[in-house]
Amino acid sequence: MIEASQIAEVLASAERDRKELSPFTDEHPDLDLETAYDAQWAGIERRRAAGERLVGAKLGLTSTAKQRVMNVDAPLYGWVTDRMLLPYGEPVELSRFIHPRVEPEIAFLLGRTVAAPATVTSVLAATEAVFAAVDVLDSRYENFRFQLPDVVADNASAAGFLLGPRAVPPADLDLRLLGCVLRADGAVAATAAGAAVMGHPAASVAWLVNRLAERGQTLDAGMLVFSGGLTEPVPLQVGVSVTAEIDQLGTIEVYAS
Ligand code: OOG
Ligand code: MG
Repeated sequence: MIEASQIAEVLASAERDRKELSPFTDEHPDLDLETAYDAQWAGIERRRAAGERLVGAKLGLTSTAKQRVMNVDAPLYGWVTDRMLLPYGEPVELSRFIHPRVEPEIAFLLGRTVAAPATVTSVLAATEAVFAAVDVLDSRYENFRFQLPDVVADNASAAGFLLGPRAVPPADLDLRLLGCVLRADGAVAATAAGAAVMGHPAASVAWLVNRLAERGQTLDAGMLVFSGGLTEPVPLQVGVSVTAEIDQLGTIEVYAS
């Protein structure tokens, strides 16, 4: 059985050298989720030792659209650091990534700690504002081919995040009904509504709080949580402008340089 710290080290160098890996489960089909989350956390500790600050968390594979294209049938989570937050309105530097993809999400800014067991209601009560968001994801595995433990160890393919222009208190919205249009070079690539994420985007945050409680971890005031993609992703390439438009939360344009 491969050790969590060893997995974290291999993934960190793949990210640094922008070199794709074969999934660990090819060689180690017995890699379990517990070890994978240990490897993920070891990766976060490496980042913190290098000066990165934890600013939140991301969910992945929370919509059937995403589960279908990635061929994995369960959600997962990862952590977000300050280095991953990309400035709104500026081009995304492709040289930082291996093969980035872009997908629309909803981000929650927590005003206070959410206690477990969490529900949609308790998450909404603890949320200060929601934002349109874009996940610029970048698997460290070739062709985004992985099994659940691989992608867990790889911090849910976390790489970059963009937040939209409007912060809206959740009480002013029905998050299930927010329409979302993803365009690549003007052409509609995918559409969805908020309910694509677990029936209600806040259900993803509740799921995360409850999973974290099993590992003795919490989501604290001031943290951002990304819901997971509402639609399948599109590749980010130089010369192609991708826009993610979410009803009432605004539009995020992503272009690469
Ligand atoms: C895994 C990460 C999934 C999402 O929103 O579903 C994710 C991947 O697709 O590489 O970020
Ligand atoms: Mg995502």
